Amino acid sequence: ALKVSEGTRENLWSLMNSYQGRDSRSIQRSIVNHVEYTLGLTRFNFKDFNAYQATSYSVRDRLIEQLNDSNEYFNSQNSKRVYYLSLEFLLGRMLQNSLVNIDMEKKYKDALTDIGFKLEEIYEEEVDPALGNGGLGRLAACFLDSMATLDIPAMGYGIRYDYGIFKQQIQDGYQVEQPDYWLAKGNPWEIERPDVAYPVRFGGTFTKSGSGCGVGRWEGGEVVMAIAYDTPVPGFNTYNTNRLRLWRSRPGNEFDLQKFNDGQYDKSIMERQRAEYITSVLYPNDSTWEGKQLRLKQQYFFCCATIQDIIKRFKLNNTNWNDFPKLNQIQLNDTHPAIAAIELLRVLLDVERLPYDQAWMIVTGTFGYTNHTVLPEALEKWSVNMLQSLLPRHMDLIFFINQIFLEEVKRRFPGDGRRLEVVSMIEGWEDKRVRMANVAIVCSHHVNGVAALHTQILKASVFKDFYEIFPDKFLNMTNGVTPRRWLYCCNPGLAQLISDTINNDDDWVTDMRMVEEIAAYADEQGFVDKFKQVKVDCKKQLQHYIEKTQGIHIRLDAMYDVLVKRIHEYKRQLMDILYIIHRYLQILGMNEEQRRNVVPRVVFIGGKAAPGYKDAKGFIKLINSVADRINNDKSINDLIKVVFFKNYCVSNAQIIIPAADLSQHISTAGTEASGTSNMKFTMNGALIIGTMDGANVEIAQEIGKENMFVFGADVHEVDRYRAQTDEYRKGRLDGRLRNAFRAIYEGKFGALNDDIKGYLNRIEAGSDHYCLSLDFASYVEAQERADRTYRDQALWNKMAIIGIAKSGKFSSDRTIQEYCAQIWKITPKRIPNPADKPQ
Ligand code: GPV
Repeated sequence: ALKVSEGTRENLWSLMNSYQGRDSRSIQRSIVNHVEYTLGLTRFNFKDFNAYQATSYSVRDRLIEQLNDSNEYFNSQNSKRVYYLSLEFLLGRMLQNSLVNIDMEKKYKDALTDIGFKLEEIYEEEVDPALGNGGLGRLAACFLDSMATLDIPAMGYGIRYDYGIFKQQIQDGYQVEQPDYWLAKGNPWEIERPDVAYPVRFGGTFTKSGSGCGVGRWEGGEVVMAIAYDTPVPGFNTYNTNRLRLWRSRPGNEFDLQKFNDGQYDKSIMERQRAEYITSVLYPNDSTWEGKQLRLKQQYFFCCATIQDIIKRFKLNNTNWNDFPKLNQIQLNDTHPAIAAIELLRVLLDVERLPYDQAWMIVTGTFGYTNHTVLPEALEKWSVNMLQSLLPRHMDLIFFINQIFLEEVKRRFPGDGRRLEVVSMIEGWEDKRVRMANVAIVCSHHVNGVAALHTQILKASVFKDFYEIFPDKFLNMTNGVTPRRWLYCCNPGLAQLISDTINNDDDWVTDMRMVEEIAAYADEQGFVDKFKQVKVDCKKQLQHYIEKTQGIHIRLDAMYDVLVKRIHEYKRQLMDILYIIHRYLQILGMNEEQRRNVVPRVVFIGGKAAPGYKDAKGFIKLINSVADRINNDKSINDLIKVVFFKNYCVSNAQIIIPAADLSQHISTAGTEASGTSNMKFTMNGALIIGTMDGANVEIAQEIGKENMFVFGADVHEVDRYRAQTDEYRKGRLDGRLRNAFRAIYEGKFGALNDDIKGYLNRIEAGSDHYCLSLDFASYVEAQERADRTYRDQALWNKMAIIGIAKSGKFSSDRTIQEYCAQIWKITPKRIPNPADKPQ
């Protein structure tokens, strides 16, 4: 690294003309400069989109100052760092969040108004960067925000996909996927770093010398380059700014000279270009594993570059490898990046030439693994053949560490062959596979679940045999969400009300437990009226959005009933739509008098289905068919309106969540690891109708079961029901459910989709893995409770206010503090703000 002398430093400093000014004139000058010099447009004529670009570049300038200062400071202190490795970062739009975090939203708003632009309209110009599927990717984004806010020297590492999660369109009621080429109009938030590039090898051969794991030489194959793209992550109310580093693949520098000499110039160029495909597309599966080779390449590609980058940073200040785990903590967001642990081991052995015992100690002192599901279809099991051909040394090392591990298990549990079978990293005899969860558990010092119930299930069943081997490894880290995006930004009216009510300050934004104070106002008319007004304003915004994007008019004076999340059997969107059918049939049978008592509802169901998930796509079609019929039935006079909420994503989540009255979290008990939107809805004053699953359990503990509509079988009842025969279940099919099926079969909701018909037939025949029939009666009963409560608006609002007040636990700040204290053993490092010093 180039070290400049003090004198040169002074000179360089004066050249940079100080930091960006915070006054209106400086803001305007910087925006207009970017219009002219960065965009190449004239400052006398530019559109809203250009204003968005220039404003973002102007904000980015400030973030870069903070990022560089933070990084310099941490380097100068040889600070311990946390690295969050994830194949997904579902960031959502950046402009508002960045302005809010650096406390300049008002200043930019005024500065822009002055030159003829509305900040709110400029926000709408930004694409929604969607490099994630659902909860797992969004959690990573919330964690970045909290780590920056809490002054933790941390970095996120992932992949810069050219195509994010597909855009969902609906044609004839069916989901149609559109490619999300989010970079089409450029991305002002990223900083391309061609100077930060690492080679990544695939395939080839390896030879080993020495005994034991030996020292490997890995040669040949294909080498591609990883190029860094950095996005600054500012904290709220702190100067600290962290880095999200995403890798893009580019052709390597090794040429196939033979081909060139053979005159196959164009062909060999095209072959080189193939390297770029590695980071082309995000796989659109949520909680389901698909054994595609390209996906494995993505995983190794980003882990290999990341490990090189981390080691390079470590070597800036250190020579003693035993300090590595003390200074570097790497968290694995599920097993998707688990190959990073084997890669670190390989580098320590084959490149750094450390003895095996020392290398292994370093690996297990460095990694932590977070599990996000108990669903067997999500567990990654890469075929040994594929691993062997793509990453021969890694496969060899996995066999080696597995053998050592199994020998130890044999010693500690003599004669327990079953256990060996289960905890082995390798599954099967002919078609051998690597169980990545087992690799991750053995390579990590801690393994955590994401909600209390989920961690319980890990210990008691999914990873029981590991838990008995390593009881101290397992712990719980209940998820959280960032109150910056999910309250302060998306619901400014509610944020203002909270600030006005507690102490005229917004320090609750970094200390969510403070919000508890508003519980004292839940009965105070003045406060309740203001809360009602906030909710109505949010509902108006949603009404406007639905009118604009879907051309549907919805009434304001209805209960807004919302179920938005990825479409999955276990999340039971099917049970919701069957309930809607039941409700519709009920209304059809009512007289005028009875109908006057019905609470009008607008039902929103939204979410994407994985393109290859037939049943989930069938559910979407069914929802749209039911919507079609009900919305066009004049006889029920808008008592129910069904809206399929199209293309559910982070930016429209920020509109629908604040507007919800009732929110549904109705997974079969024991299937949803945590859920995180349940936390967002609660913070925004929606009441939950939900099962005792995932984090719902802890939400109930915090806000009180009486402030939710809890229903359904618990984990044990689910187990018992599943252990029964199909005959048993068939004999107990819920009558109302049967009627709903009949209505569908009779064609009340249009022509029958064969897939759906088969699905419903199987439930009728007693094959009901997700327990729709078991839970239907209590679901209906909970819905009725919700109606009754809604008729008593005073009670409803009181419950909603208590929910907000007691949602403090679910700030991701609390979650990150727990990771810091219990897994990473790291403390905050507050960097000095240069603005605090006289220049
Ligand atoms: I594994 N999750 C996800 O979004 N995608 C995945 O591939 C896997 C898990 C989710 C869980 O389903 C949620 O219950 C959980 O709240 C979320 O991860 C964050 O932990």
